[in-house]
Amino acid sequence: ADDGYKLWQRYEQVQDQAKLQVYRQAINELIVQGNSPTLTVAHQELQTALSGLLGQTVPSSQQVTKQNVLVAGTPASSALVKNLGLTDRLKAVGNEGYLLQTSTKNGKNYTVIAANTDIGVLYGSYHFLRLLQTQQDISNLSIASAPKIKHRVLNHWDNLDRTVERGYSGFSLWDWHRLPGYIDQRYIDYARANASVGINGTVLTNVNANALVLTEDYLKKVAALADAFRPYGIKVYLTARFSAPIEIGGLKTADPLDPQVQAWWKKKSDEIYSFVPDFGGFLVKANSEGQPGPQNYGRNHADGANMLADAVADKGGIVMWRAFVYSEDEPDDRAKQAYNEFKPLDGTFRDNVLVQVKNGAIDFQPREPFHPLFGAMPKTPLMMEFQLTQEYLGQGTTLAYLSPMYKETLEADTYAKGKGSTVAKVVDGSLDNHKLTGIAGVANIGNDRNWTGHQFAQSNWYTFGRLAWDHALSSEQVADEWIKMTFTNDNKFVAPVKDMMMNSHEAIVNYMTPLGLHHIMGWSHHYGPGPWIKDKHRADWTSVYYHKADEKGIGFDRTKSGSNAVAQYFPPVAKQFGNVKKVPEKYLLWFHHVPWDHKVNSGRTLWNELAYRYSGGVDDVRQMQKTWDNQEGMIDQERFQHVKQLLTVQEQEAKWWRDACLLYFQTFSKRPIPQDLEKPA
Ligand code: GCW
Repeated sequence: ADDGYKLWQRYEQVQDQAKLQVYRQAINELIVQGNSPTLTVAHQELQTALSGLLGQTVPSSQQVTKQNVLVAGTPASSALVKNLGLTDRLKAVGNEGYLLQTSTKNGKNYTVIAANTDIGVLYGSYHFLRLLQTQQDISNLSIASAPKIKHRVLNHWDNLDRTVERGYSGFSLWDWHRLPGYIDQRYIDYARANASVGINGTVLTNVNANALVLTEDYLKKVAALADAFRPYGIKVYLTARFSAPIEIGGLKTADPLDPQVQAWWKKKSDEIYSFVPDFGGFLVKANSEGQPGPQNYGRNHADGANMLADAVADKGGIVMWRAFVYSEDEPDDRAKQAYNEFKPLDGTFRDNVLVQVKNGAIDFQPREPFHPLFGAMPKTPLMMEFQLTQEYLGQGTTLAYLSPMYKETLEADTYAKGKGSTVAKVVDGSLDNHKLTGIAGVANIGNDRNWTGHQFAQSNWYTFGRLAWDHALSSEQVADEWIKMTFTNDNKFVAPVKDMMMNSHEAIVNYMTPLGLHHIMGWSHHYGPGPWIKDKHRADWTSVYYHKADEKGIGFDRTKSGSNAVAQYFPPVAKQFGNVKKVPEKYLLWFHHVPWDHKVNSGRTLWNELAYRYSGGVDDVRQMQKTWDNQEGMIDQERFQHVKQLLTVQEQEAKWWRDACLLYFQTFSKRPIPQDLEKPA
């Protein structure tokens, strides 16, 4: 069955006959010297992939016996690599980087995958395979690549009972019941997929944490997963429930300044390292949405983070402390809370702490302006947290290619150190000279046969890894690669499907939350429209709090006349966002309460523009359906039908959003829906 299990690693025979011949000629023999676990998997991957892609076995050898040789290795493991004169260039690619180089020596032609470390060789092997999978020219290679960000980590919101918080692709991959004795092939394939895009860490458990995972029985299971992932360069991390010393340690308190509590965490950490010698460290959600934390004891986030950081420091562990907090008391503007709590703590965190910040200040909305903390804590490494799982983006039925959304945040300019201080430079450490850097993606992976539920959701897993490695890649390029590897290189398919993907996020924004609207989804589950939601026990869990529609207009005033959240941005940004004439229109209602008759860029009134956006979003989904229908026969029926059916569902959902929102907002605007638009049902 062609159910998408193989992701972008299908390794089918190269379709273009001319290219196939060239590749066959260029690779007569494969030489991988060295047999560490990582080199062994690199070797296996190259063998399997090459025989698939070339449609013939490429013999492996330890010495050069053929004319055109593919060599993979490090100077330490391979005399061949050592003698190819790459030493200087290798210096520049560091611990995880690699070179892909063609060269000629003693009359033989070499294609070389060279790195300083075994994991670099594996990453380079995947890059080389990607060149073949996407039918690139390999005759004259001189590629050097190294990751821009050090920790590239998936966050699984997986519970120990295998439910997944905000998961839309089945249950958790981690089969705790059968671990540690049984290693499911899926763990290996998961690791292969991650390594192929450079993901080097995984947090196994939900940030709404269960302390049980820190007990011995579970640690044995964690160790088995870590062992399975290790050859692929993937470190395992766990979420630390702050109250664990009480719940599983029998202590009376979890106060981070209590010496007994500190000693408990140190001992616990040492125990974890006895099972997992290269354990990565902890991810913590504290004093947020009911989770316990240092504030329960009158301490602050730094006190909590530093205690855990001290417990893992001697083993090289890190702590990723989340900034997704909002106060227990009803805030005047939830968007301001994280900044208010964290900015004053800049400079007080240990060296091995990263503060993990969501891309925007509310919560993974279809579109958010960048989080004002980026740039505001120069002494603290800030880790980006993106969400791959589509909690607020239509969940399991919606085709959403999220690279444009991620890039929008990464490329946003914070002006922290003048023009050009992009969020990407904060995150990759170049703005403030941080060596410790990280990026996290809340995983969209479960035990569905195709891993992510929606076939196209695979592209977000792929994209996350690619951008974590190199955030300068364009969304078009990443989509192009993914489509070619996942479906076909035929441009009759690639070009229209790429367009469809590139427009998909904007379409969703338009039919859900155009012009800066946000958090108007269904109560609690966040699926479908719910702009009418009010009277919940917290105002900031209702929709009316966010859109503030009334007779006069709509939108959240975050300027001086309102919550003044704009003041959290650096002055050039604050000025722009705070000015109703200058704010990018996509953020208009995020920052301003705007009269219904206000003229927007198109020359329409705000009300009419809203109507056009909502309708345009629906039209875009219909266009996606047409594009997809035209592809019938270009790929296998199974995946074709899967996507087709889901697009039918998405079209209904888009209409549902349009109609619900327009009819609801119309009760305030009291204006007609423009004549030329389809009537709400
Ligand atoms: O996005 C929201 C979700 C919660 C989640 C929380 C968080 C894990 O609705 O389900 O909890 O954010 O990021 O901590």
